[in-house]
Amino acid sequence: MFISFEGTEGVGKTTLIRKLHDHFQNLGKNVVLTREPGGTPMAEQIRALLLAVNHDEAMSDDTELLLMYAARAQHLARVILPALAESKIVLCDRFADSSFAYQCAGRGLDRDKLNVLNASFVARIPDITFWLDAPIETGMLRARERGALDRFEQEKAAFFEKVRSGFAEIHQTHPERMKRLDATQTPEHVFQQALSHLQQI
Ligand code: Z5A
Repeated sequence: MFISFEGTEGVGKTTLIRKLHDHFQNLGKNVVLTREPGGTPMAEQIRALLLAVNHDEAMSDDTELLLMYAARAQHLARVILPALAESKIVLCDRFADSSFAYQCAGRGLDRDKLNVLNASFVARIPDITFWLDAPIETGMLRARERGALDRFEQEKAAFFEKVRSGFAEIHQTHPERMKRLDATQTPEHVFQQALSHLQQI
C-alpha cells in the first residue's frame, strides 16, 4: 500500500507519519517512511537545491517544477516502486499532489505541463492520501517556531492560501483517494482520524 501525506507547511504531516510508522511496525508490518522532494541520496541533493535561499539567481517556476519531477523520478525508481514490489507499506511525506498545489495553484503554472509530467513519469499514484488541513496561520505558527525559514517557508500567507485551495480542489475531484483530516486537533486525534480511514479500506 502506498500512502501519501499532504498539506501546507507545519500542519503535522511528519508527526502523523511517525505515529503511523510506529503503529505499523508494532503490528509487524514492513513499512518504509520516506519524503519528497528527497527520499534517496541524489533526490535529497535536489531537495537541498530547491529549498536553499541563498541562490545568486532566482529559481524560475519551470525550473522548480522540473527539479521536483527529477527528484520524484529518482525516488520512484529507487525507493517507492521497489518497496511496493516487495509488498511493503510506503508512507510518503508529500507526493505529486504537492506539485499541483504548490506549482500550479500556488505559482500559477499551467496544469497541462503537470499533466504531461505525471503521464510521463509517475507510474504509480498513492492508494490513499491524507490531506492534513488547517488554517494557514496555525501551520505557520507551528512551523516557524523551528527557526530559519527555507525558500518555500519565506512565501507570504497569500501564497499558502492558494496552495490550500489547490489541495481542496484535489480533494473535491478525488474524494475516494484523498481524505481530509482536521489538523487543528491534537496529534493523537489526527492519528485516530487517519486510522479510522485506514480501517475502512
Ligand atoms: N514542495 C513543492 O513545492 N512541490 C512538490 O511537488 C513537493 C514539495 C513534493 C518542503 O516540503 C517544501 O517542498 C514544501 C513544499 C515543497 N514547502 N513548504 N511549505 P516539507 O514537507 O519538507 O516542508 P513543510 O511542509 O514545511 O514540512 P514541515 O514544516 O516539517 O511540516 P509538517 O511535517 O506538516 O509538520 P510537523 O513537523 O509534523 O509539525 C510542525 C510542528 O507542529 C512541530 O513542532 C510539531 O510538534 C507540531 N505539531 C504537529 N502536529 C501538531 C498538532 N496536531 N497540534 C499541535 N502541534 C502540532
